Amino acid sequence: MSSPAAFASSPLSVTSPRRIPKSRFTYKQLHQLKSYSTTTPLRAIAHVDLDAFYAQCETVRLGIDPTKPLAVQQWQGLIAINYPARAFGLNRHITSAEALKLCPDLIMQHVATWKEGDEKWAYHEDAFTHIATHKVSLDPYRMESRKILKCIKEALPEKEQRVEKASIDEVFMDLSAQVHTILLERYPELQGPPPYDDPTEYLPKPPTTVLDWKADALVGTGTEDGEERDPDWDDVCLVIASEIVRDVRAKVKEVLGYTCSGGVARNKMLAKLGSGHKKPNQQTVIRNRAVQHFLGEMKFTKIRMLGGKLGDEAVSMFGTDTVKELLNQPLEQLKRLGDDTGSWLYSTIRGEDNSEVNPRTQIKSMLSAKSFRPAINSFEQGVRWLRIFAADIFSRCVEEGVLENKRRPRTVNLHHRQGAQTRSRQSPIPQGKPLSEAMLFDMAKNLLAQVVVDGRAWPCANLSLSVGGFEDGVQNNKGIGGFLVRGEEAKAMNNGEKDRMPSGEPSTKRRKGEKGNIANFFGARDEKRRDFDAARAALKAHRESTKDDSEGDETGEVRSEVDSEVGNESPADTGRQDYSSEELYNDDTPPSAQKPSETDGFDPPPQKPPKIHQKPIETFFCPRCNAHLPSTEKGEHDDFHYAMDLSKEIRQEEKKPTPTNAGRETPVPQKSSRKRGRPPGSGKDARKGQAKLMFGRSG
Ligand code: TTP
Ligand code: CA
Ligand code: CA
Repeated sequence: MSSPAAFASSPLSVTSPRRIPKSRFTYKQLHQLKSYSTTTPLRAIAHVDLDAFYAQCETVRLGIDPTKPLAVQQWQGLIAINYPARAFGLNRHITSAEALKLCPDLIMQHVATWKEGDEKWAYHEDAFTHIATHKVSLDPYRMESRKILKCIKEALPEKEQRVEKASIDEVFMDLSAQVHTILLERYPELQGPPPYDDPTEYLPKPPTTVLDWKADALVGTGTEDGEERDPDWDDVCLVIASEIVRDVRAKVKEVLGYTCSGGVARNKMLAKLGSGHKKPNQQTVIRNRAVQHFLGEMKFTKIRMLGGKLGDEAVSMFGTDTVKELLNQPLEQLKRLGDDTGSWLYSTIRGEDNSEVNPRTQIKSMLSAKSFRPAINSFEQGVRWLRIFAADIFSRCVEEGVLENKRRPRTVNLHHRQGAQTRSRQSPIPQGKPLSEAMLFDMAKNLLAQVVVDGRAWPCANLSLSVGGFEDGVQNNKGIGGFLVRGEEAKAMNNGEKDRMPSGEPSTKRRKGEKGNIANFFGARDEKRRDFDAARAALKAHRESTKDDSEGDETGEVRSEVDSEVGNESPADTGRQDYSSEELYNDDTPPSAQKPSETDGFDPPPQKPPKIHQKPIETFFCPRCNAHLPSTEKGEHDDFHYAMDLSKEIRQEEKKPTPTNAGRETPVPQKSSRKRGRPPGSGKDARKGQAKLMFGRSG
């Protein structure tokens, strides 16, 4: 048991003539349950995780017998495998063809996809052959996830529930308050005030000596007599919590047909380990007395947050991956990982975790993405995908209550990956009018056009659109605050997104308002420039449409988009904290490229940027940039200088105040003197690697 000393020396009441043995818990600790205190040792936390989630969604949707082996397919890989299929040795790392060899009767259901040009996702029979023209939709699973969350909440008393959605198929529940209520009902002796009204007095011992754990898997204590002896209130609390979890799981099964596994313990870390301990359709209780034994047997890399880099670092630093051996390291040694990290690790491997169950289950951002194999090569192709992304995101926004203005995103982001470089463009969403799919699409198109006019957009390997900064109940008000990005937000947009090249070095920072966009000045004379023309037209159309919106409104103009480039980061990375857990695995890459099962339910790590293999290229020397650039780009490059000069002239014209632009927010001025306004990638220090990247289009 965890603290034999505490049990052996159960406090005795000094005043009691009969020296009644007392609990080792106080009245104060008992009553702290009511307020969800994170420090009371009587805390009761549960974690529930759906078994083979996507696979169950498909069996339920299709009415398939759940004892039949079934796997969910994504392109040629498997992303979820039900338990009957796992019995054949199937796992996430094998292909659909290999799976069929192992289990010829396997039912394989491909995930739903959006077909290029379609208005809505659907289940397409031949989807797996269309990786180039379809995009995965996780909507069906999100919808089920939402139903499950609702069902769980309905199974708990309205006034005593605290539920946190931890990922698409997991929730944490803080059952402390409900357990407190049940405890006082069942054991009226706890209702009275503490002796002498002193909350630090110890409680009487529980009258029960045998607790009924039903069919729950009880984690052993590792000692022969520790199992049943001397139950105290912490055990009673977990028995009650376990009853609640059993009821919740039964309700989910009854109402929706899904089985799930549960973990019950005194904190989130332990509860999560508990739900994964015995699967499927079981629940595991980790009593306080069993914590040390349970953790000691475990690899610490299985613990929440230690599944990735940090865990690896600890393994190599201390030469072990077991909790037992790490327990021998004194705090000072663990602090070699950093003071805070060391302290956190020190308590974590001792079973301590005071993090609270956070009922904020609302989404902060939404992402729709597609990896292209083969890569795409034109603005037009990109736009076709943006149409799908916009439809995808908009339909999810509708479900978030955006139409009723319950919630609303404030920014739209486009991430574009070409070679090793990811470029991001962000734009505020005008707040003064209802959000529409067309508006999202138009903004997305405009952001892509901005990337394209830089002349180094293709081939593109990955494109994604996200909306973020969701806020509650924004009024449909046309005031200035609605239209402009708030100070803080603008600051974040400027600071957060630095121009960076794959080397991690800052590139020449360039920021421009639309008016300064160079492609506005290209002529339509060259066939090679059709792409630019399309992008330019999009920019122009967007400019005109936003002009219409703000004109006639005295207060303002939509602030110009902030232009930024982020190297070496994936979309999931650039917005890391902001992505809700729903965005997990939604990057539409083949499952084999995704992170294998993680214990912490965090975002998959950014995919390593592919290495650039570049043939030697013929170059020319540009004296204005003092750089060698690919010969094939010479015409375009000369145009660039021409456009830059022209735009500078025009801007100088515009700076003179006129009755129409005086007093308005003006686009962020472009730095474009000859010295500073160099073409992309032609800066002196950047030229080696960048020229290749920027002008990577072959011929
Ligand atoms: P998990 O909860 O990790 O796994 P699971 O529910 O399939 O199986 P288990 O019974 O062991 O809990 O993931 C939930 C869903 O997330 C899973 O059904 C499919 C999806 N997913 C992926 O698409 N890719 C992945 O790499 C992982 C780990 C999950
Ligand atoms: Ca699961
Ligand atoms: Ca899970």
